[in-house]
Amino acid sequence: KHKFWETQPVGQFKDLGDSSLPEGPIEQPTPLSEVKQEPFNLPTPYEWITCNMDSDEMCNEVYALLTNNYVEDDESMFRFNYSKEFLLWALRPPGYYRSWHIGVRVKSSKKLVAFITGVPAKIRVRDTVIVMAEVNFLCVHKKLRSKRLAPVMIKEVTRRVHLENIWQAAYTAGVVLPTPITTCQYWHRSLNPKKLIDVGFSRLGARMTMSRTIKLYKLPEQTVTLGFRKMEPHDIPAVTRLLRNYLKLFVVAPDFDEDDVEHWMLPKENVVDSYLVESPDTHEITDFCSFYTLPSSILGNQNHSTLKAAYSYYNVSTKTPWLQLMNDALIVAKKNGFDVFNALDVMHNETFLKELKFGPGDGKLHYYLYNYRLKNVLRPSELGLVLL
Ligand code: MYA
Ligand code: JJ1
Repeated sequence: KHKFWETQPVGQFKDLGDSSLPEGPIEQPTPLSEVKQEPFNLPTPYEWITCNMDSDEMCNEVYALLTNNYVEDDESMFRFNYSKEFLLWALRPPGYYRSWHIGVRVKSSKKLVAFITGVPAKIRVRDTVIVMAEVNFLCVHKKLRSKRLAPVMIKEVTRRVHLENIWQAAYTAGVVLPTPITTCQYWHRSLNPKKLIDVGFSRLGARMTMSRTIKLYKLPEQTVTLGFRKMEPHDIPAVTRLLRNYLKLFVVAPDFDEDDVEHWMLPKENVVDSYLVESPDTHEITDFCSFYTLPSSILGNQNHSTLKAAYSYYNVSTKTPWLQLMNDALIVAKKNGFDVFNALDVMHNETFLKELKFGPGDGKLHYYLYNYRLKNVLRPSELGLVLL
């Protein structure tokens, strides 16, 4: 069934529930001199390129490929539309390798037709912190699908990751592959219900009118938590401590240092936003919430071309109740013009999703590790990792 994935060091379906298999790496690292030194062969019309994302031209080509060919929902009504600024942020974290930004061009025309990326990340699995590659933005042009290009691209990114002496990876996909460490549900909180219904993102509920629906999702104009404010650069040490302490609760989670928090959490306009609660009396940082901006193109609607979506990222509550904290996140997202606030059922998100009027979507997200076996599938609430 999975001619490619059956050959890879990943958990296999036949091994699910085999408690004799140990937890940990599936294969051992080899000496770097034994890692293949030349790129894998592509079909003759194509050639590899390393994408220089610092170049505006390169960035534009990647943006165009993804805008027209990246992930869609099951009915092809929406397609992820990562912005250029977002791609630059996602692809250049601390310690990134340019060699992990891989493109495929048509030799004759130089057209970019496929892409895959990795970025380095320290990820803790139970008690062990492992440097991994987070693999994302795998994309093959619509006209070149089902030609087995994806396996070659995955093998090539694996080779380039190995050349940096890194032997594990984490990735997510909307499709089921061998084998998920957990499967998460997408939840959606309408902020602009009229537009969501107009574009087919959601429907009027039974016995609901448009005006009742608008009233149902109405939010206050202002946040309610005293000391709730945008994160600033001087907050990096306190936010790092808060996040590190919180992420200990999960079986799989990133191991963020201050440089990571600066990169991943510091607000960046139209890319990522972070808010925190500073206690008015002690000036302690007690709570934190963040979300990233990922619009979707609306395919074939007369009146609207983009859906502005916020995606819940990392949130920590130690003092402000979860419902109040995340309701304030919804309020600022609404104020900033988002149409919908999306979240997965990871970490403690289940404690607020239903009560804050999120509804389950029709999409699931499967999480995977490469070359690392877990003895059991995790519950989404045991996962402390959000990939972009
Ligand atoms: S997930 C987002 C993926 N992108 C999209 O969904 C965008 C729209 N779709 C496309 O561009 C294409 O359909 C893609 C497949 C490129 C997805 N992850 O070339 P093919 C397997 C992994 O004929 P195409 C993200 O970015 C499939 O099961 N494998 O197919 C994370 C089959 O193998 P097998 C996938 O449709 C990516 C084979 O590919 C995926 O033309 C993580 C068919 O190849 C998928 N999303 O192209 C990548 N979809 O026969 C893994 C299909 O065995 C990283 N396939 O079933 C692993 C870690 C690597 C680093 C390791 C370091 C140590
Ligand atoms: O956004 C998604 N679904 C939406 C739109 C569905 C349109 C028809 N297929 C959805 N809307 C319902 C919202 C409603 C609001 C009021 C309360 C009740 C709910 O369900 C889905 C997620 O649910 N998104 C996708 O399908 C996109 C792909 C998801 C897989 C992602 C792969 C990630 C790549 C890895 O990097």
